[in-house]
Amino acid sequence: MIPENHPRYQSLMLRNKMAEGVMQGIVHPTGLIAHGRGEAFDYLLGERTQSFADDAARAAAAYLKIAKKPVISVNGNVAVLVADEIVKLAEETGMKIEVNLFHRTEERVEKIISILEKHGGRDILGMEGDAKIPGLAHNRAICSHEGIYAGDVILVPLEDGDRCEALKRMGKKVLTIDLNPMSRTARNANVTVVDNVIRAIPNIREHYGDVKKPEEIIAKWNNRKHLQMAMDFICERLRTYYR
Ligand code: PTJ
Repeated sequence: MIPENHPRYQSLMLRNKMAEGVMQGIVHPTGLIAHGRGEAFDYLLGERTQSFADDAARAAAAYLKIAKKPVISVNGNVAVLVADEIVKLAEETGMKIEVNLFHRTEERVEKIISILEKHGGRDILGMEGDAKIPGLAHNRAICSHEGIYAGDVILVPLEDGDRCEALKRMGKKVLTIDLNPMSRTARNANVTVVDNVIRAIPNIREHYGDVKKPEEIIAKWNNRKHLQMAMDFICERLRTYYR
């Protein structure tokens, strides 16, 4: 039991959720390592949505507004952390939800689909695995023809760099949420929200509700500049932390 007044309460609760997710076979064991890396970056970012992340969430919402076939790719970590918010975002944007795993097993796909369904998700893709992302070896290339394969704008939170690049080569617009502004995914995506997925998904949803003139937001968007802003923020925070 973690006392609610513990200064690291939320962070410890998330760790517990992740550990339970591993025990239930939802999160891959290496998902804990990915979570730990995310935690470290979140600490450096002050564990809140900074202005560059808020701008990126607006740009992501703008891409979702103009999308004809938007899809969100859900893995084990994301399902455990924000299944409810994903379902709400999908409902409001008309986005399809696809369970798409780096360490794919049918058993994990099924379990993640059922979590999303418990939160009200409908017609979740992933089991069919009837298409392949070209240029990727092994099971992580497997995707749904109706979902990621046919989609035009793909939101891939906590993605691996390889797949992000392969999706770009297919001509898709890739939106990602990654606390590490230096990751290959962060560098390759069209929009990178450098924020924790637990804050970023509801924030994208909020922006989706009030985005006006999405084409203008997209035309002005410079992802590299925003990644540098995240790096500058971390550097400045470290430089002045004990002053
Ligand atoms: O469930 P599976 O089989 O699809 O596997 C999922 C993981 C996450 C294990 C897999 O995709 C993986 O190994 O990912 P990486 O390459 O470690 O990348 C994860 C990235 O997400 C890292 O850059 C982390 O900093 C970042 N990250 C971790 N937790 C969060 C996060 N970003 C946003 N919010 C988080 N909560």
